[in-house]
Amino acid sequence: MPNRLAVMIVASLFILLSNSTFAEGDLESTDSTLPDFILEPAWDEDIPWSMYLGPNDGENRIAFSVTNIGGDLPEDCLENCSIRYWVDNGTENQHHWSYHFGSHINTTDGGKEKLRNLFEGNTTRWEVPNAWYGNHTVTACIDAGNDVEESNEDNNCWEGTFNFLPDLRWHQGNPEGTFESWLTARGDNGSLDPIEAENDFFIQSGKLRIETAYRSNYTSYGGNLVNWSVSIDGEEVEWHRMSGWGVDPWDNTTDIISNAHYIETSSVVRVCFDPENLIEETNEDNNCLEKTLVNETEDSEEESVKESSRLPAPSFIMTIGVLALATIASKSQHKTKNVSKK
Ligand SMILES: [Ca+2]
Ligand SMILES: [Ca+2]
Ligand SMILES: [Ca+2]
Repeated sequence: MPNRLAVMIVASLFILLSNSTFAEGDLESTDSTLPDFILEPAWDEDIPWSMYLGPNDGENRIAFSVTNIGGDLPEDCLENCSIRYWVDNGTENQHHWSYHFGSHINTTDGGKEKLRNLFEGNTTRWEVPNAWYGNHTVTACIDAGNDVEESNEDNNCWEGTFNFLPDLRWHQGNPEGTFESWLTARGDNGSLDPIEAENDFFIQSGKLRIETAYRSNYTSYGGNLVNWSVSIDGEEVEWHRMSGWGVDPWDNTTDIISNAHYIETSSVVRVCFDPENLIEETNEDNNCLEKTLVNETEDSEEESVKESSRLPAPSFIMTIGVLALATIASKSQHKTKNVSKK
């Protein structure tokens, strides 16, 4: 008996190592020709999570890795297989999604590439739709309709809970609060690196500007808008959250930049996210940042020159010019038409 066991172990190892098929009739080898989907969680709870900062397809989303570690998948799986997600099953807020390979995933270039990868035996990433906040239960299953006969049918699902909380925080990399530092943090292609650099405040042309990725009316967690408080030299100021300058951006009667808060010589500016603490976060102790912003007149002149060189002024003037020409042209054309009608 021990000899037979040893032979079986060696044979199994050989099958695993060579990934080749044995003669028919051998139970192990028959199984090894069958495909075997595996599904594993693919998020990292150590990465600060945000719905609004960083790339949407980053590591900080609820997603699963799906791989076929067995033999070739049958052709019809490309049409018939599916992946399913159940979130908060049995509760009022439950969600259930089913993605059919043929009718859902195979319809876009991205989906086709993903399926091609899966069929070639590569690990593929599958995201649960929606942006999540807080505690949820989730079940995810590959080949939920059991269209593929696999060597192991017990490793196709994942079931568990996750608790995704954001960490509202300000960029620490611009302690002087200069416009130039903010531009540097944006990088050459305008994408902010690190992602927190999207949340920064600084002095530009002698005025306080607050940039944050949380500025639209949809930026909320658990139904609570991401708010922030602003104080200048200890005095709380009103801040219109839709504008980087703190002034109503839809008010056409005023120039928002000329109405922005002017820093005369130097001021201590303190900005806090979620001042009423309505949003649960992984870290509640890093929501405020204080900087002494200095209005260096000479520098600010130089800065405004640099800034104006960055603004698309010439192209704007050109656009206006082109538009004006187009208007004149269309008017004269209109006239010509009218004339010809007569
Ligand atoms: Ca399986
Ligand atoms: Ca925080
Ligand atoms: Ca909070």
